[in-house]
Amino acid sequence: LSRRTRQADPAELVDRVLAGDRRAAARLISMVEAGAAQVQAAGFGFASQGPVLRAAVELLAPRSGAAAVLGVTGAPGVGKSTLCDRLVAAERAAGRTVGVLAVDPSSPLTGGALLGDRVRMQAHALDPGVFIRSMATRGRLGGLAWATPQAVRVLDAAGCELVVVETAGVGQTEVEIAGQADTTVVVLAPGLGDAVQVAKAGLLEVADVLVVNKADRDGAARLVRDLKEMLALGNTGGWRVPVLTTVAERGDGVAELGGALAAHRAHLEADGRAVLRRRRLARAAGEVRELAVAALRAGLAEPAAGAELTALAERVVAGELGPYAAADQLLGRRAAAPLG
Ligand SMILES: Nc1nc2c(ncn2[C@@H]2O[C@H](COP(=O)(O)OP(=O)(O)OP(=O)(O)O)[C@@H](O)[C@H]2O)c(=O)[nH]1
Ligand SMILES: [Mg+2]
Repeated sequence: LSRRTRQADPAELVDRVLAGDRRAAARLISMVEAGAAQVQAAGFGFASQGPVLRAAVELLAPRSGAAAVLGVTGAPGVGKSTLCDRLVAAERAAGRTVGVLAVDPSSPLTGGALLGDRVRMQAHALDPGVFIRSMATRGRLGGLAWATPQAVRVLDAAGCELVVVETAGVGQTEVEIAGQADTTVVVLAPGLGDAVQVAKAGLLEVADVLVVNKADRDGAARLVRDLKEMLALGNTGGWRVPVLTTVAERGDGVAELGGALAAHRAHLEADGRAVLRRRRLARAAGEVRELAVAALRAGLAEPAAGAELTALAERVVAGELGPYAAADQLLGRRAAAPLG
Protein backbone atom coordinates (compact mmCIF):
# COMPACT_ATOMS: atom_id res chain seq x y z
CA LEU A 1 0.00 0.00 0.00
CA SER A 2 2.69 2.48 0.97
CA ARG A 3 4.42 2.04 -2.37
CA ARG A 4 1.27 3.04 -4.19
CA THR A 5 0.33 5.99 -2.08
CA ARG A 6 3.79 7.37 -1.42
CA GLN A 7 4.50 10.51 -3.40
CA ALA A 8 7.45 9.75 -5.65
CA ASP A 9 10.62 11.79 -5.48
CA PRO A 10 11.17 12.98 -9.08
CA ALA A 11 14.96 13.07 -8.85
CA GLU A 12 15.10 9.56 -7.50
CA LEU A 13 12.64 8.34 -10.11
CA VAL A 14 14.71 9.96 -12.87
CA ASP A 15 17.93 8.43 -11.59
CA ARG A 16 16.30 5.03 -11.71
CA VAL A 17 14.92 5.59 -15.23
CA LEU A 18 18.35 6.71 -16.45
CA ALA A 19 19.82 3.56 -14.95
CA GLY A 20 17.37 1.56 -17.05
CA ASP A 21 15.08 0.54 -14.18
CA ARG A 22 11.98 -0.81 -15.90
CA ARG A 23 9.68 -0.33 -12.94
CA ALA A 24 10.64 3.31 -12.66
CA ALA A 25 10.03 3.79 -16.39
CA ALA A 26 6.69 2.02 -16.08
CA ARG A 27 5.73 4.21 -13.16
CA LEU A 28 6.56 7.38 -15.02
CA ILE A 29 4.61 6.25 -18.08
CA SER A 30 1.67 5.51 -15.79
CA MET A 31 1.88 9.12 -14.65
CA VAL A 32 1.88 10.24 -18.27
CA GLU A 33 -1.17 8.08 -18.86
CA ALA A 34 -2.93 9.51 -15.81
CA GLY A 35 -2.07 13.01 -16.99
CA ALA A 36 -3.53 12.23 -20.42
CA ALA A 37 -6.76 11.09 -18.80
CA GLN A 38 -6.95 14.40 -16.98
CA VAL A 39 -6.19 16.33 -20.13
CA GLN A 40 -9.18 14.64 -21.71
CA ALA A 41 -11.54 15.13 -18.81
CA ALA A 42 -13.72 18.20 -19.04
CA GLY A 43 -12.53 20.92 -16.69
CA PHE A 44 -9.49 18.97 -15.66
CA GLY A 45 -6.99 20.20 -13.17
CA PHE A 46 -3.77 18.43 -12.49
CA ALA A 47 -3.99 16.23 -9.47
CA SER A 48 -1.30 14.84 -7.22
CA GLN A 49 0.93 13.34 -9.90
CA GLY A 50 1.21 16.50 -11.97
CA PRO A 51 4.15 18.14 -10.17
CA VAL A 52 6.11 14.88 -9.98
CA LEU A 53 5.61 14.19 -13.67
CA ARG A 54 6.52 17.73 -14.59
CA ALA A 55 9.71 17.69 -12.54
CA ALA A 56 10.69 14.26 -13.83
CA VAL A 57 10.16 15.12 -17.50
CA GLU A 58 12.13 18.33 -17.09
CA LEU A 59 15.01 16.39 -15.59
CA LEU A 60 14.82 13.74 -18.31
CA ALA A 61 14.68 16.17 -21.22
CA PRO A 62 18.41 16.91 -21.47
CA ARG A 63 19.16 13.21 -21.06
CA SER A 64 17.01 11.97 -23.93
CA GLY A 65 17.22 12.22 -27.70
CA ALA A 66 19.50 9.30 -28.48
CA ALA A 67 16.83 6.77 -29.44
CA ALA A 68 15.71 6.08 -32.97
CA VAL A 69 11.94 6.46 -33.09
CA LEU A 70 9.95 4.23 -35.41
CA GLY A 71 6.26 4.84 -36.01
CA VAL A 72 4.09 1.93 -37.11
CA THR A 73 0.61 2.91 -38.11
CA GLY A 74 -2.35 1.72 -40.15
CA ALA A 75 -5.97 0.68 -39.86
CA PRO A 76 -7.04 -1.53 -36.94
CA GLY A 77 -6.28 -5.19 -37.40
CA VAL A 78 -3.85 -5.01 -40.31
CA GLY A 79 -1.20 -6.80 -38.25
CA LYS A 80 0.87 -3.97 -36.79
CA SER A 81 1.45 -5.66 -33.43
CA THR A 82 2.34 -8.97 -35.04
CA LEU A 83 4.80 -7.14 -37.27
CA CYS A 84 6.24 -5.16 -34.35
CA ASP A 85 6.72 -8.39 -32.47
CA ARG A 86 8.80 -9.74 -35.35
CA LEU A 87 10.77 -6.53 -35.63
CA VAL A 88 11.51 -6.60 -31.91
CA ALA A 89 12.83 -10.13 -32.25
CA ALA A 90 15.12 -9.04 -35.09
CA GLU A 91 16.38 -6.03 -33.14
CA ARG A 92 17.08 -8.20 -30.12
CA ALA A 93 18.93 -10.69 -32.27
CA ALA A 94 21.11 -7.78 -33.35
CA GLY A 95 21.71 -6.91 -29.69
CA ARG A 96 19.76 -3.68 -29.56
CA THR A 97 17.41 -2.68 -26.75
CA VAL A 98 13.86 -1.85 -27.78
CA GLY A 99 10.89 -0.07 -26.29
CA VAL A 100 7.42 -0.53 -27.74
CA LEU A 101 4.59 1.85 -27.05
CA ALA A 102 1.21 0.66 -28.32
CA VAL A 103 -1.04 3.69 -28.10
CA ASP A 104 -4.82 3.96 -28.23
CA PRO A 105 -5.36 0.24 -28.02
CA SER A 106 -8.69 0.72 -26.28
CA SER A 107 -10.47 2.77 -28.91
CA PRO A 108 -13.95 1.48 -29.67
CA LEU A 109 -12.78 0.20 -33.05
CA THR A 110 -10.11 -2.07 -31.69
CA GLY A 111 -11.70 -3.04 -28.37
CA GLY A 112 -9.86 -5.80 -26.63
CA ALA A 113 -6.59 -5.30 -28.47
CA LEU A 114 -4.87 -4.29 -25.26
CA LEU A 115 -4.99 -7.86 -24.14
CA GLY A 116 -4.11 -8.97 -27.64
CA ASP A 117 -0.92 -6.90 -27.66
CA ARG A 118 0.13 -8.38 -24.35
CA VAL A 119 -0.46 -11.89 -25.57
CA ARG A 120 1.23 -11.30 -28.90
CA MET A 121 4.30 -9.76 -27.35
CA GLN A 122 4.54 -12.24 -24.51
CA ALA A 123 7.54 -13.87 -26.12
CA HIS A 124 9.53 -10.81 -25.03
CA ALA A 125 7.99 -10.43 -21.59
CA LEU A 126 11.00 -11.79 -19.75
CA ASP A 127 13.64 -10.15 -21.92
CA PRO A 128 15.24 -7.27 -19.97
CA GLY A 129 16.22 -5.67 -23.29
CA VAL A 130 12.60 -5.12 -24.29
CA PHE A 131 10.12 -2.76 -22.71
CA ILE A 132 6.57 -3.13 -23.97
CA ARG A 133 3.86 -0.84 -22.87
CA SER A 134 0.28 -0.40 -23.99
CA MET A 135 -0.94 3.08 -23.27
CA ALA A 136 -4.67 3.41 -23.04
CA THR A 137 -6.07 6.84 -23.76
CA ARG A 138 -9.71 5.92 -23.51
CA GLY A 139 -12.22 7.62 -25.67
CA ARG A 140 -11.18 10.91 -27.13
CA LEU A 141 -7.82 11.31 -28.77
CA GLY A 142 -6.88 14.57 -27.08
CA GLY A 143 -4.71 12.77 -24.58
CA LEU A 144 -2.86 10.79 -27.21
CA ALA A 145 -1.01 13.74 -28.67
CA TRP A 146 -0.27 14.96 -25.16
CA ALA A 147 1.02 11.64 -23.86
CA THR A 148 2.93 10.07 -26.72
CA PRO A 149 5.97 12.33 -26.98
CA GLN A 150 6.43 12.27 -23.21
CA ALA A 151 6.19 8.49 -23.05
CA VAL A 152 8.69 8.22 -25.91
CA ARG A 153 11.02 10.48 -23.96
CA VAL A 154 10.83 8.18 -20.94
CA LEU A 155 11.72 5.08 -22.96
CA ASP A 156 14.46 6.97 -24.76
CA ALA A 157 15.98 8.13 -21.45
CA ALA A 158 15.64 4.61 -20.06
CA GLY A 159 18.17 3.50 -22.67
CA CYS A 160 16.00 2.01 -25.42
CA GLU A 161 18.03 2.33 -28.59
CA LEU A 162 14.90 1.93 -30.66
CA VAL A 163 11.46 3.13 -29.60
CA VAL A 164 8.57 1.74 -31.65
CA VAL A 165 5.29 3.64 -31.47
CA GLU A 166 2.31 1.66 -32.72
CA THR A 167 -0.82 3.69 -33.39
CA ALA A 168 -4.02 2.08 -34.60
CA GLY A 169 -6.36 4.06 -36.77
CA VAL A 170 -6.17 6.47 -39.63
CA GLY A 171 -7.44 9.63 -37.97
CA GLN A 172 -5.67 12.95 -37.98
CA THR A 173 -4.08 12.49 -34.59
CA GLU A 174 -2.62 9.10 -35.44
CA VAL A 175 -1.28 10.42 -38.72
CA GLU A 176 0.27 13.37 -36.95
CA ILE A 177 1.87 11.19 -34.32
CA ALA A 178 3.14 8.81 -36.98
CA GLY A 179 4.63 11.73 -38.88
CA GLN A 180 6.64 12.74 -35.84
CA ALA A 181 8.67 9.53 -35.76
CA ASP A 182 12.12 9.44 -37.36
CA THR A 183 10.89 6.69 -39.65
CA THR A 184 7.26 5.82 -40.31
CA VAL A 185 5.96 2.50 -41.53
CA VAL A 186 2.40 2.47 -42.83
CA VAL A 187 0.84 -0.99 -42.78
CA LEU A 188 -2.06 -2.10 -44.96
CA ALA A 189 -3.73 -5.43 -45.52
CA PRO A 190 -6.03 -6.74 -48.24
CA GLY A 191 -9.66 -6.22 -47.34
CA LEU A 192 -8.94 -3.68 -44.59
CA GLY A 193 -9.10 -0.45 -46.51
CA ASP A 194 -7.67 0.32 -49.91
CA ALA A 195 -4.89 2.52 -51.21
CA VAL A 196 -7.24 5.43 -51.86
CA GLN A 197 -8.36 5.50 -48.23
CA VAL A 198 -4.75 5.50 -47.10
CA ALA A 199 -3.96 8.36 -49.44
CA LYS A 200 -7.01 10.34 -48.30
CA ALA A 201 -6.02 9.95 -44.68
CA GLY A 202 -2.68 11.57 -45.48
CA LEU A 203 -0.79 8.41 -44.67
CA LEU A 204 1.07 8.26 -47.97
CA GLU A 205 2.69 11.57 -47.16
CA VAL A 206 4.07 10.37 -43.83
CA ALA A 207 5.08 6.89 -45.01
CA ASP A 208 8.77 6.16 -45.41
CA VAL A 209 8.06 2.48 -45.93
CA LEU A 210 4.77 0.91 -47.02
CA VAL A 211 3.98 -2.62 -45.99
CA VAL A 212 1.20 -4.78 -47.36
CA ASN A 213 0.81 -7.37 -44.63
CA LYS A 214 -1.35 -10.49 -44.82
CA ALA A 215 0.16 -11.11 -48.22
CA ASP A 216 -1.14 -14.66 -47.84
CA ARG A 217 -4.58 -13.25 -48.61
CA ASP A 218 -6.19 -12.43 -51.93
CA GLY A 219 -5.80 -8.88 -53.08
CA ALA A 220 -2.26 -8.24 -51.83
CA ALA A 221 -0.74 -7.94 -55.31
CA ARG A 222 -3.47 -5.53 -56.35
CA LEU A 223 -2.89 -3.40 -53.27
CA VAL A 224 0.86 -3.29 -53.97
CA ARG A 225 0.19 -2.22 -57.56
CA ASP A 226 -2.21 0.54 -56.49
CA LEU A 227 0.23 1.86 -53.92
CA LYS A 228 3.12 1.89 -56.36
CA GLU A 229 1.01 3.80 -58.87
CA MET A 230 0.08 6.40 -56.31
CA LEU A 231 3.65 6.74 -55.14
CA ALA A 232 4.82 7.24 -58.71
CA LEU A 233 2.58 10.30 -58.86
CA GLY A 234 4.04 11.96 -55.82
CA ASN A 235 7.45 10.45 -55.23
CA THR A 236 9.92 13.26 -54.84
CA GLY A 237 12.90 13.96 -52.67
CA GLY A 238 15.88 11.80 -51.96
CA TRP A 239 14.13 8.75 -50.56
CA ARG A 240 12.18 6.27 -52.66
CA VAL A 241 9.38 4.81 -50.57
CA PRO A 242 9.55 1.03 -50.93
CA VAL A 243 6.38 -1.08 -50.99
CA LEU A 244 7.01 -4.39 -49.27
CA THR A 245 4.86 -7.44 -48.64
CA THR A 246 4.89 -9.44 -45.42
CA VAL A 247 3.13 -12.32 -43.78
CA ALA A 248 3.82 -11.21 -40.24
CA GLU A 249 2.32 -14.30 -38.70
CA ARG A 250 4.93 -16.45 -40.41
CA GLY A 251 7.73 -13.90 -40.42
CA ASP A 252 7.83 -13.73 -44.21
CA GLY A 253 9.28 -10.50 -45.54
CA VAL A 254 10.34 -9.27 -42.11
CA ALA A 255 14.05 -9.41 -42.92
CA GLU A 256 13.40 -7.26 -46.01
CA LEU A 257 11.44 -4.81 -43.88
CA GLY A 258 14.37 -4.68 -41.44
CA GLY A 259 16.65 -3.95 -44.38
CA ALA A 260 14.41 -1.12 -45.58
CA LEU A 261 14.33 0.40 -42.09
CA ALA A 262 18.12 0.24 -41.84
CA ALA A 263 18.40 1.86 -45.27
CA HIS A 264 16.08 4.66 -44.20
CA ARG A 265 18.10 5.16 -41.03
CA ALA A 266 21.27 5.41 -43.11
CA HIS A 267 19.51 7.91 -45.37
CA LEU A 268 18.54 10.04 -42.35
CA GLU A 269 22.12 10.07 -41.18
CA ALA A 270 23.43 11.13 -44.60
CA ASP A 271 21.42 12.98 -47.28
CA GLY A 272 18.28 13.04 -45.15
CA ARG A 273 19.75 14.87 -42.18
CA ALA A 274 17.46 17.83 -42.78
CA VAL A 275 14.46 15.48 -42.75
CA LEU A 276 15.52 13.96 -39.45
CA ARG A 277 15.98 17.40 -37.96
CA ARG A 278 12.57 18.52 -39.22
CA ARG A 279 10.84 15.51 -37.71
CA ARG A 280 12.53 15.89 -34.37
CA LEU A 281 11.53 19.54 -34.34
CA ALA A 282 7.96 18.52 -35.17
CA ARG A 283 8.00 16.05 -32.30
CA ALA A 284 9.27 18.64 -29.81
CA ALA A 285 6.91 21.29 -31.17
CA GLY A 286 3.97 18.92 -30.79
CA GLU A 287 5.01 18.11 -27.25
CA VAL A 288 5.32 21.77 -26.27
CA ARG A 289 2.08 22.77 -28.02
CA GLU A 290 0.08 20.04 -26.30
CA LEU A 291 1.45 21.04 -22.90
CA ALA A 292 0.66 24.68 -23.58
CA VAL A 293 -2.90 23.98 -24.75
CA ALA A 294 -3.50 21.75 -21.74
CA ALA A 295 -2.17 24.44 -19.40
CA LEU A 296 -4.45 26.99 -20.98
CA ARG A 297 -7.47 24.74 -20.60
CA ALA A 298 -6.49 24.10 -16.99
CA GLY A 299 -6.32 27.83 -16.39
CA LEU A 300 -9.74 28.34 -17.93
CA ALA A 301 -11.22 25.57 -15.81
CA GLU A 302 -10.29 27.30 -12.57
CA PRO A 303 -13.13 28.82 -10.52
CA ALA A 304 -11.77 32.34 -10.90
CA ALA A 305 -11.79 31.95 -14.66
CA GLY A 306 -15.34 30.62 -14.46
CA ALA A 307 -16.46 33.73 -12.58
CA GLU A 308 -14.72 35.98 -15.06
CA LEU A 309 -16.25 34.08 -17.95
CA THR A 310 -19.71 34.53 -16.47
CA ALA A 311 -19.13 38.25 -16.09
CA LEU A 312 -17.92 38.49 -19.69
CA ALA A 313 -20.86 36.42 -20.92
CA GLU A 314 -23.24 38.80 -19.19
CA ARG A 315 -21.72 41.70 -21.09
CA VAL A 316 -21.97 39.74 -24.36
CA VAL A 317 -25.66 39.03 -23.69
CA ALA A 318 -26.23 42.68 -22.86
CA GLY A 319 -24.73 43.63 -26.18
CA GLU A 320 -21.84 45.53 -24.61
CA LEU A 321 -19.06 43.31 -25.82
CA GLY A 322 -18.49 41.04 -28.79
CA PRO A 323 -17.57 37.41 -28.19
CA TYR A 324 -14.11 37.83 -29.75
CA ALA A 325 -13.28 40.77 -27.53
CA ALA A 326 -14.56 38.80 -24.54
CA ALA A 327 -12.33 35.89 -25.44
CA ASP A 328 -9.37 38.25 -25.83
CA GLN A 329 -10.01 39.56 -22.35
CA LEU A 330 -10.32 36.11 -20.87
CA LEU A 331 -7.06 35.00 -22.44
CA GLY A 332 -5.18 38.23 -21.91
CA ARG A 333 -5.63 38.28 -18.18
CA ARG A 334 -4.80 34.69 -17.83
CA ALA A 335 -1.28 33.66 -18.57
CA ALA A 336 -1.51 29.90 -18.76
CA ALA A 337 -1.36 28.27 -15.36
CA PRO A 338 1.92 26.38 -15.02
CA LEU A 339 1.31 22.71 -15.47
CA GLY A 340 1.55 20.62 -12.37
N1 LIG B 1 -3.61 -14.12 -42.46
C1 LIG B 1 -2.79 -13.36 -41.77
N2 LIG B 1 -3.17 -12.91 -40.55
C2 LIG B 1 -2.32 -12.12 -39.87
C3 LIG B 1 -1.06 -11.73 -40.40
N3 LIG B 1 -0.47 -10.93 -39.50
C4 LIG B 1 -1.30 -10.80 -38.47
N4 LIG B 1 -2.43 -11.52 -38.67
C5 LIG B 1 -3.58 -11.65 -37.77
O1 LIG B 1 -4.36 -10.48 -37.84
C6 LIG B 1 -4.95 -10.17 -36.58
C7 LIG B 1 -4.63 -8.77 -36.16
O2 LIG B 1 -3.24 -8.69 -35.91
P1 LIG B 1 -2.61 -7.57 -34.99
O3 LIG B 1 -1.14 -7.72 -35.07
O4 LIG B 1 -3.24 -7.55 -33.66
O5 LIG B 1 -3.08 -6.27 -35.77
P2 LIG B 1 -2.95 -4.75 -35.31
O6 LIG B 1 -2.82 -3.97 -36.56
O7 LIG B 1 -1.90 -4.60 -34.30
O8 LIG B 1 -4.37 -4.50 -34.66
P3 LIG B 1 -4.83 -3.27 -33.74
O9 LIG B 1 -3.73 -2.98 -32.77
O10 LIG B 1 -6.07 -3.75 -33.10
O11 LIG B 1 -5.08 -2.15 -34.68
C8 LIG B 1 -4.44 -11.23 -35.62
O12 LIG B 1 -5.39 -12.23 -35.50
C9 LIG B 1 -3.19 -11.75 -36.30
O13 LIG B 1 -2.89 -13.05 -35.95
C10 LIG B 1 -0.70 -12.23 -41.69
O14 LIG B 1 0.36 -11.93 -42.23
N5 LIG B 1 -1.60 -13.02 -42.33
MG1 LIG C 1 -1.97 -3.74 -32.34
